[in-house]
Amino acid sequence: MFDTIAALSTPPVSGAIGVIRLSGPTAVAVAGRVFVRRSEEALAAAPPRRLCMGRVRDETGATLDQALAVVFPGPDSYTGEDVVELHCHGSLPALRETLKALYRNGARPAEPGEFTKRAFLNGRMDLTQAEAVIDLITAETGDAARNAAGQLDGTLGRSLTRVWDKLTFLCAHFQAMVDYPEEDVPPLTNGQIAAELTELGGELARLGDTYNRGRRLREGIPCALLGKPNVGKSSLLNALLGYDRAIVTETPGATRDTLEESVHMGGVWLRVSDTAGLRETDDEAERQGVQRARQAARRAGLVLLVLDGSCELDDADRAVMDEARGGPAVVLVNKSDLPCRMDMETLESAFLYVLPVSARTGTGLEALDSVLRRIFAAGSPPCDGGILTNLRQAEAVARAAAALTETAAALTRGVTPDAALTGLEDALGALEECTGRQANQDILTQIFARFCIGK
Ligand SMILES: Nc1nc2c(ncn2[C@@H]2O[C@H](COP(=O)(O)OP(=O)(O)OP(=O)(O)O)[C@@H](O)[C@H]2O)c(=O)[nH]1
Ligand SMILES: [Mg+2]
Repeated sequence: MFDTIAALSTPPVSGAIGVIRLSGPTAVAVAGRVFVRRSEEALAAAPPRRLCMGRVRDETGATLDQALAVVFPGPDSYTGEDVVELHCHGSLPALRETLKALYRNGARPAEPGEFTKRAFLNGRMDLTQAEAVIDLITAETGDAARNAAGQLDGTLGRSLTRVWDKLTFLCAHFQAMVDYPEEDVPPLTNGQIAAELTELGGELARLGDTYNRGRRLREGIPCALLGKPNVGKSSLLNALLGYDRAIVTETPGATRDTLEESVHMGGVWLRVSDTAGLRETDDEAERQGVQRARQAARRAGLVLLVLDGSCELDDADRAVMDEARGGPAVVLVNKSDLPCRMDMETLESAFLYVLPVSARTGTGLEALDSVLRRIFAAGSPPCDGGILTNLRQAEAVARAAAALTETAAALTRGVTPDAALTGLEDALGALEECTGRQANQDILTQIFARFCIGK
């Protein structure tokens, strides 16, 4: 049995409304001491899930706010407990006073994520759904939000549970063979089981592989604009953003510190760093800038290698090209509004994607959009909740996949039923960790600590 918690569920800023949420066995009683219905009937007698009008008052009877209250009786509520929401005006001082009155009347302040944690502990959602709540709230792009909403709907949990059901059935089969070796156990051959395990393992491995994309959805793609000085890196950042963010000058060496901004294009979220032009220099600040540029390039999931198309390729460009090799890179041959003196063929033989662009006119940026689509999004499944965005989930799914593949191989070699059982139990354990059917306290604490208060 839990106590009753209360918190502000909307952001702590002034706005049109501020919603205070209470959950717990005495939620209705506590709220009823602070909120008085206009009809003067008890809050407990209010029709469930219907807003009722009233006022919030303190112990002296002084009115703190006019508000609406709604009661969601458990177990059909977000947390599975009795929940009350007070829809107040979004006045921070009034909300603070209202919360204090609730705390004096028997509620205690909720911890971060405690409402959702209770929802999980009361079986209202599995752990993948609880994690989807925070992913939805913190999503930075439409795709990330859609994927989180799908997971909240239970897409991921359902597909893991389907595998879990099949494995439990097979476990029962091996358990019977271990417990009653002399009896005739249903006619499943090791070959059939191995084939099924291979298929399920493959399914989980494919799911695990979606994590690369999921991570990009969640964290964005670190992307470095790299080039020698004065080729137009800062101008390109400004063109991508659509406003003058970075300093642009005719003098080489304008940018020193790296500067990161979010750019949404090609269906992906790029965290683009403008960097200092790469060159040898005696200037200390610029030298450090060049170091940071190299670091940004090493960390980048995509390098935008910038060249000045109005000049011929020189040794400084070639040095930058060497830095960019290895990871995914797009060569942007900038200043296409000027006559081209760049040997495009040489570039095209060294890099897969070479695009003439102009930061000045914006020409070529659409082509960059479709190249990004080709590099990052092509052939991917839709973001409907089937993409793993969470390292914890991805690791558990990968562990389950590996256990199944190993068990399938062991069965083909002809292992004993109890060895096969151990392998299956490992896979089941990993799946249960993922959905939270089995989750230890430390993991739960870690997960819910990422939440905001009031969620
Ligand atoms: N004609 C033309 N000029 C450009 C274009 N892009 C940038 N420039 C000019 O090139 C010069 C250098 O631009 P920046 O954006 O500062 O170049 P950068 O690569 O950031 O330079 P550093 O920070 O010094 O490394 C400026 O005079 C810009 O106006 C372009 O597309 N066309
Ligand atoms: Mg610059």
